[in-house]
Amino acid sequence: MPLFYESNSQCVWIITASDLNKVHLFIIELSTELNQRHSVIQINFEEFDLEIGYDSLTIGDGGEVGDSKTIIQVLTGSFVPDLIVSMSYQMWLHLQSDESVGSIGFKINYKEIDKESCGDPGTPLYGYQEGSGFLNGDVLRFECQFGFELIGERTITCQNNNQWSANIPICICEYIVPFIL
Ligand SMILES: [Ca+2]
Repeated sequence: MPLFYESNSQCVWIITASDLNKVHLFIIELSTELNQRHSVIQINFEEFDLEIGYDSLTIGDGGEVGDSKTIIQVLTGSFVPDLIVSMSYQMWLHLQSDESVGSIGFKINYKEIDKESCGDPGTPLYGYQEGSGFLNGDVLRFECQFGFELIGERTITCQNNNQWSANIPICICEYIVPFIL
């Protein structure tokens, strides 16, 4: 994935899961081709910075690059989700930049996770994650260590589109009122 992208770029990537449910595939392949794959694609951003409003990264489900019905997110600027998960075994990414002003670009890592899952969104620094799992309908709850205040959503839900309902919160040091004896 590019760091320091060029102006007027049009770049496309398609990530495909390799993990097959071989037993089910053998039984069902006559009718449903490759839809029985076990895995979906989870991507995490290590770096992300695009010229806000002019350059964008569009992320979609499946392999039909640019198909508006499959778009999961359109990202620009420097704010990104904690992670993005496909619903099928493929995910497409399309970087578009205009004629001027490049930026750092983005760097992702990706992995295959079980289908009908949102993936592990991680734990806030100075905080805890509580919950039973990362499957559709599962709820995670976050707490901060003593002396830290939670900013953001205390609970998030894994939605049926494999996306968490919000980013994980952050924990910031509270302003400690000095004791006056
Ligand atoms: Ca630009």
